[in-house]
Amino acid sequence: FNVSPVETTPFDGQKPGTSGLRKKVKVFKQPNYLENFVQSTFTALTPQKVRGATLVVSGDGRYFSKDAIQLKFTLDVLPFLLLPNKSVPTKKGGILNVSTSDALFCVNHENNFVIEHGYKIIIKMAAGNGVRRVWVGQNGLLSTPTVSAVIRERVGVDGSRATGAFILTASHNPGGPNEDFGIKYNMESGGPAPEGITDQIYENTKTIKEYLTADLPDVDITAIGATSFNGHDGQFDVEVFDSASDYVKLMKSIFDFESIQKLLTSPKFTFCYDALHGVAGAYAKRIFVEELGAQESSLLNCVPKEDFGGGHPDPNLTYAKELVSRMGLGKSNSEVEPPEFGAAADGDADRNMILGKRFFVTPSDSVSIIAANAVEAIPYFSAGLKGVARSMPTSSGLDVVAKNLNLKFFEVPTGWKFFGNLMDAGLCSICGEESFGTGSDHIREKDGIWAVLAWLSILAYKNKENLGGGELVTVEDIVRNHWATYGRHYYTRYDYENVDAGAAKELMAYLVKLQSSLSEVNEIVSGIRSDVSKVVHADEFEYKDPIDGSISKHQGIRYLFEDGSRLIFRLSGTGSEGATIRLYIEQYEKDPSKTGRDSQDALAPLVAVALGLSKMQQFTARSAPTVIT
Ligand code: VG1
Ligand code: CO
Repeated sequence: FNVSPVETTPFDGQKPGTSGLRKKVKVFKQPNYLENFVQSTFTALTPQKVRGATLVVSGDGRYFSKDAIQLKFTLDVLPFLLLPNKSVPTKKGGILNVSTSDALFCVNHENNFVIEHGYKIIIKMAAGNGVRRVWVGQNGLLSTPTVSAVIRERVGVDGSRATGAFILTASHNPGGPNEDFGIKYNMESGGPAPEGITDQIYENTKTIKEYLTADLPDVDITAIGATSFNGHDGQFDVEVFDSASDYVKLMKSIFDFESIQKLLTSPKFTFCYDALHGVAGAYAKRIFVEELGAQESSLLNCVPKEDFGGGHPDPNLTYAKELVSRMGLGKSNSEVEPPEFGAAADGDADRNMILGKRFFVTPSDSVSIIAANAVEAIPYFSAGLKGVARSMPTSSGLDVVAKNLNLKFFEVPTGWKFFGNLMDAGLCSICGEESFGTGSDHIREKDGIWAVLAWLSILAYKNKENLGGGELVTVEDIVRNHWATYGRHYYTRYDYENVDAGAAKELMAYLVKLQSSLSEVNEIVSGIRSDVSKVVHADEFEYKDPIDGSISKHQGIRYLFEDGSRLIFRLSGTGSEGATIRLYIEQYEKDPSKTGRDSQDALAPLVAVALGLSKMQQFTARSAPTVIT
């Protein structure tokens, strides 16, 4: 193949956010938009590191990963195209709307279609930049945790190991022609690129003049196998591999599958998993059904779709509607007894929501409970935990566990990339975020299915003696016992999505200004609610990485109260339009007789203070948040 430079001009706004670059598909579809970002990444990594590299390229399968909805016909006449279970009338040069699985079927059976794929652009540019080989999950599908696992664990057919990855995902953001696409780069450790690299990528996008690409033929990524090409500077290989087997193997090395299987196949225990049509579906069947014996009917929305079935693939009480009602939460008046355990994942399968029968486990509680039980219940941790960590807005529940168990503890800014150095240095085994992210040092991303297996392990452990006879220890029992031991951190997050960006900035600036006078703050607070304690400290969170000394500023506005309550305000870094304000509200209750209250009731005074103090309604013209978790 030949490599040639292609002229290009910079695009504005290619700054990676909390987790990569996320924009509307329309934006990504502009000629050279994706190419500019990819070349800027290669340049940031430096040619020395890119030459000879082995890169993983895959994603959650969302629209534009393979521009598969728009099949451009190359046949002159094609009156009917046969799709599985249906035939669709087509016309010359037309555009046909089909799902990914249908499209892949077409690719398999009709080689006459030209499909433009995000990953194909990257494969050609990788060859153009001297990369030695690219690994692609079959059909371009790999969950984000799997990409991390593949970088760390997989050995290629020729004995090679991966040095990094492009992950094509916008995670929990909706997908489809009018929704979001995203891309991020992960490093040799398996974790997201640190700020030093993402800042450099952004600088490069502002000055880019050309990118390098190779005139490779398209590679069929639907079939497992390796293809080699010869360039002027040597060979380039594309290896397509099974999307699930490396990940399944890793999970089996961490958990006691036998004991989880006993639980899942016990008539006493019922289970439900909702992949929200994200890539987790591809793993759920393999792990929960084939390996662990769950019934196929316990899987909801487990067929990956490139538009996530039109839904919002974010596992929370608002967006995981079907699961929430199946679990007997919300407005369900079904006669059917809900399952004992339910869980959901986001688009790229790194998030998780854990539910018990008619019971919601907050993500902050979830990481605390996993940390408190890991050593007994999960073989991987049997030698003890190296330490635990949480992101700043996550509740302080984990702090209490760390203190009681005498574990090292760290508080980092929002975003999984900040946990990586701690894990690499052997300082942290388990970490979590309030945003439905939980994980461990088995990889360098949060891991949705891992979290579910961790919970199933805890349930299996607590019910070892009970599956034959005796009463089942439920999810709710485990959480209530945890509160009784450690106290409860009442917690809620209010999201104001897609508000005017200017207004959001003004609100934040106002809150920072207010911090200069605590007496004024306390006057406002007591004017709103006299039953709320005093603000004793207010600042913007700043983090100095204990390993590399790098400093991250402006990581969220904090108001800390005398009784341990906290109010935190942040702007989201993962949205693609407008601004999203996140308000995090937390209150600690140590008294075991008071840990059973309804969370929104318990937090009502603090919520009133937060909304009043920030003048939320004045600034945003919103009387209520879009999502409450
Ligand atoms: C959000 C969450 C953050 C998480 C990030 C990526 O970021 O708050 O905790 O790490 O999403 O998750 P932000 O900047 O919008 O608050 V995912 O599953 O979208 O990669
Ligand atoms: Co995600």
